[in-house]
Amino acid sequence: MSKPDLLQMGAYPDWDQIPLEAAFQVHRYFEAADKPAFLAQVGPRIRAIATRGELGASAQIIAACPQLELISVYGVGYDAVDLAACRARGIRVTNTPDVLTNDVADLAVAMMLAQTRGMLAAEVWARSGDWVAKGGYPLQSRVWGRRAGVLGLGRIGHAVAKRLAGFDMQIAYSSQSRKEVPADWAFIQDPVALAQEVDFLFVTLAASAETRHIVNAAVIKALGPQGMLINVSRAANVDETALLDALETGALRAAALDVFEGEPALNPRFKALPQAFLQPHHGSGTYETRQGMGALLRQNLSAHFAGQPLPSLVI
Ligand code: 8YV
Repeated sequence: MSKPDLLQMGAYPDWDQIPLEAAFQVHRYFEAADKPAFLAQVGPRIRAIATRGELGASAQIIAACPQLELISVYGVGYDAVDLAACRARGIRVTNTPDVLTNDVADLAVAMMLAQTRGMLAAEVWARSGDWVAKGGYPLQSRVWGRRAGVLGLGRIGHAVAKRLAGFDMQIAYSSQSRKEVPADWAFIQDPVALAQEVDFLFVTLAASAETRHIVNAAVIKALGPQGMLINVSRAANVDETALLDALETGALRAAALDVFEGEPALNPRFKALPQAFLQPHHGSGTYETRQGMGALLRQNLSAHFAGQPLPSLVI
């Protein structure tokens, strides 16, 4: 039997690439020099798209694949997939939830600690000889006991809050509705009200058109000159210009970001801001999690073509 044709939007590690190519006729969109010509040539045969969270699949790509049945996303976020175009044609979409939750939460908490305790500059201090020449490292602020807000108490938000509780922090959260959580986690639905009540605001909510710039100038102002924003979700959830303005003027103390508008290129304004702790979108970037994500991506593809229920169906 011939293998189904699959359009691949971005690179995967070999441990995924090899089994993917064993099961599918893989067409590597991301390697094509002339993408429109490539799409015009292979599009009519494509039955599945394998993509990554941040790459998704646009309406234009979907339209170029009239036989498309399934889009399998390597990532929990599917905001870059045009869901309306998929719904209109009955195309199924899958993602990779759960397997990455704890690693993303770990990175979020690690960024809070690293930035607040000045660990990057402290490492340089120890290594460079400044410790000998200048003495002890300047004092930093504490984390434990302070107030943390979690904007979006889904899987990742919950895992972040659980970790913060382990640091004896006071937890407040915003969500579409009240969740079954420990009695001392405060529910503050309005993002501005939440930001007003906390020292650290974690952005962990799934991005959509409705959540675009949910962290706007008003939320950042409410977080204030002692506040810190941590974003491990999608850049679009934060008004990046408002964030940069606030960091530059001291209206916000600090930020830690794993996601950026236009990534992997960064707004050059970030370069002059040591109070912004920057990470290259690698919340899910451990061997263990990426292997779990790849396995789930492939399980969704193979279940679809075997006519079996899909392990993690979005629509
Ligand atoms: C990326 C992510 O998919 O899960 C998501 O939504 O953004 C990430 O896990 C990952 O960087 C692989 O491209």
